[in-house]
Amino acid sequence: MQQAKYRKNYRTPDFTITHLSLDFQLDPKHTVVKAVSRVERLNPEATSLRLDGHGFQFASIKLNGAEFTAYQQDKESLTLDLTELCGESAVQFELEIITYLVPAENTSLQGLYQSGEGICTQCEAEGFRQITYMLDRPDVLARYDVTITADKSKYPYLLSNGNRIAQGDLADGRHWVQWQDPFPKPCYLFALVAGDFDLLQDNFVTKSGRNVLLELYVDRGNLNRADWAMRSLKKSMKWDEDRFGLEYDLDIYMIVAVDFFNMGAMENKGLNVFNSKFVLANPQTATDNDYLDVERVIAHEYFHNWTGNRVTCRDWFQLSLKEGLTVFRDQEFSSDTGSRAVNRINNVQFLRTMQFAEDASPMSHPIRPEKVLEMNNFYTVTVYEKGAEVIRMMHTLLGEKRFQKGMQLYIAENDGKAATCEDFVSAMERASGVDLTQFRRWYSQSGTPELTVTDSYDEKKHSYKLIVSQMTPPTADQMSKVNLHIPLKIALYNPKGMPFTLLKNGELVDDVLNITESEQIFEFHDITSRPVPALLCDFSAPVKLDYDYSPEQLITLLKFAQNEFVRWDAVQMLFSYELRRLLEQYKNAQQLEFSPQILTALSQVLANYQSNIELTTLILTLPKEAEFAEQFKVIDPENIAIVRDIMQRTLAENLKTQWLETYNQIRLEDYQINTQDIAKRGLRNLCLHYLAFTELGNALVNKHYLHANNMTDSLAALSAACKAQLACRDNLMADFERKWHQDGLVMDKWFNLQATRPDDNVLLNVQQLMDHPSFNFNNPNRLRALVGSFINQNPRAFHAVDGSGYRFLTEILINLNKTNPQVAARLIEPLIRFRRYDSQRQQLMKRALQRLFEVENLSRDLYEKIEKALNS
Ligand code: B3K
Ligand code: ZN
Repeated sequence: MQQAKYRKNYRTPDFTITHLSLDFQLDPKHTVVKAVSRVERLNPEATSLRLDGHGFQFASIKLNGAEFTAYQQDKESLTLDLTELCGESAVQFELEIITYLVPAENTSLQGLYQSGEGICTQCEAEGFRQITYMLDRPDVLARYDVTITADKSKYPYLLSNGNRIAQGDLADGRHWVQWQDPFPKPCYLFALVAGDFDLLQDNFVTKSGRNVLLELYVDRGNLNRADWAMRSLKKSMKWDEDRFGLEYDLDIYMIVAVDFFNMGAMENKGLNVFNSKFVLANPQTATDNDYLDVERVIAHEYFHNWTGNRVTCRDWFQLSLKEGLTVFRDQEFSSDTGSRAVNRINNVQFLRTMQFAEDASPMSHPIRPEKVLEMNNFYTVTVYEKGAEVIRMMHTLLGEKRFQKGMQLYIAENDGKAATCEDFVSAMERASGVDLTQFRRWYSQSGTPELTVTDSYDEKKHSYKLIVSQMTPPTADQMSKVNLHIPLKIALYNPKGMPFTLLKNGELVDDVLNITESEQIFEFHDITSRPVPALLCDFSAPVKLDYDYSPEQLITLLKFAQNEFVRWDAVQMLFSYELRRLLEQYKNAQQLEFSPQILTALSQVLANYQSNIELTTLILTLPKEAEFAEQFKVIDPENIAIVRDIMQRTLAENLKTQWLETYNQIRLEDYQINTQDIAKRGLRNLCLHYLAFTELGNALVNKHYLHANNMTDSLAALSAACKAQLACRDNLMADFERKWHQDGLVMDKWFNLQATRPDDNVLLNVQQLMDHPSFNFNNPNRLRALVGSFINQNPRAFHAVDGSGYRFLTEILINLNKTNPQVAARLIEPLIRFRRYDSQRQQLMKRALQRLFEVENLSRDLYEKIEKALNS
């Protein structure tokens, strides 16, 4: 039914477009687009030109000013027969294409669409072809000249990429603005925004002394939520100059926040369009985490200006070239400007949960995919987060100095071009002299490698050996695997918690071991007692580690390791160990007993919280159900939830006095957003969370909510009330709803809590809330907050053995298939992973997928995933 594309079939384009002049007569019900392009033939043999396009009404085409009829049209393209014209050796011509669009009816939120009262675009990956016929591929770079005309009262702001070069009023109440972008770009970076906004202006002086105008456009009335985003932008611009030596290149940088958006944000040249969720923040409406997310996404899109825009991708298989690298850059930004350990822990936690699960799913793919049906399906944790890990490993192997040398070379060689992942690795290799031949396999091999480590200690010789073997299990897309080049960072601790110097024959040994073969032995000398190894420190590679730690060894690492990541990671292993043990006891109907040894260790961490508040919070937070689930071949969502709940209650009860003491000790005055206060609120609210499960809970949570002067605290109270099913819950939830029902973004937090309630009737509740006045099926944020939270964060309810969760999701997907296939394809993920469940659930999930597969006009987005799931 559908035609996939393969990486190996890449061909340079026969034609290119060097200049594109776009004229938009905007109207939500009837927009007219005139696109005039200068086309150049690159391949002297080519006689026909195929342009991509769909989702509009095609009105006319002219070639060099004359009516043109030698074309063939199908559902997805227009092919021009240029035999006559192509007699000449160098072929250049002008095409004028007119199309009609209805932005108000474009619920796919790709191409040109209406968001609230405004109109905007989203073109990556292949949305430009929903505006006009175009060579819609990233290796066609053109200069853009854009004129927008629209009603002035409804759309006082008309924005596009680059510089505003002219504007004027028309007699009929409309006005027009003309924009010119001096930098050639692929059409996926084109943007247009029209609407009425509040505008926050600022400026930034670059290191070479150029003044850049910064403009942030938000919905009217939201100016009091715009400051943080602006500050984040300036901070990002400065950081990129300091750490990467990269300076902004245009005279103006605009960001527009819109409410209807399929993803987080979009890095269009000079005109970023953002999901309002990642722009708007003030203490009343945003939590500490929201603040950090805004900063991170603003930074990410800004960093794309060099890694993505100035150097773009040759084809979409190379997506990780810009995304992996830009995620790496935003992670480094957050680590340099906040806590490195906390950032690393959060990123690793996310990767292990989400990316490892993707590797184990029917959608598994390498960071540079080989085969794609619908490109939007490949904006994945693998391409982004694992992609960033691959860049990070190169950084580990090269070191900062040589890595930056490689970056300089990469940019110098590829500026203004459409590059490949190979171009990047090759630049790194040539700039550093480090051989990356084997390392390159990370780009073509999918799956999560497993490192198995054993050790032996020779007491007489004081010699210690690590025996390391690697293996990557087959994945749905790739049966056989090869050995990778894996950097394994280690430390060896003596039982008192002091690290040994790593020596061999008296010489220093690097703490990063190069794992390149199936099995390797590493020997260390002058190790005076049997050490406890810290392995895969800082998660030096995106792999699973198997070393048979005893709880005692892990507690040693927790107590003494100098590396914060290692301490946290030791606790993660302790928690999994405990979960497995308790699950067994539970299945055998035994009395469940939490290990007193672990409880004592955790209690000591809490007692010492002042030495490191953030780390204490991370250590004492139980892994989520989905994180626990990842450790099992066959997932038992019901029992995982039950046992996790017992663990939670045990921790709450056993450490009760300490939770309360800590809760009372931590004092915060007025709300300030800085690392220290965020850390304090984090720990204090974790104490509250545990206390909610004790008899003190109801009174304390109620009071916490009433006294809260910021969203972080209000939401912590609300969440505690819901998770512990406190008596005050319904009152507090109703109060919150009264206060915020008109604010979609804030209500998303409320929808999330509703959807993740541990109550038996939660599905019914979710179904009813779909009629809530604040809910809107066509708004992806609302949908993710209610439906997304239910299916992803409430596994116990979603996977109910009566199949009700699956049926619920199926109905939603049938509707979304028509309105917004891209979001549908995101939400179907938990369903296609049926192989991870017992046969009864598998049957039910497969039935749901089969039903979807038969839906009329199934989108490519859903087709690709269902087909893979059913046939893998
Ligand atoms: N490049 C965009 C993502 C586009 C997704 C298209 N389905 C945002 C980002 O990664 O920065
Ligand atoms: Zn990105």
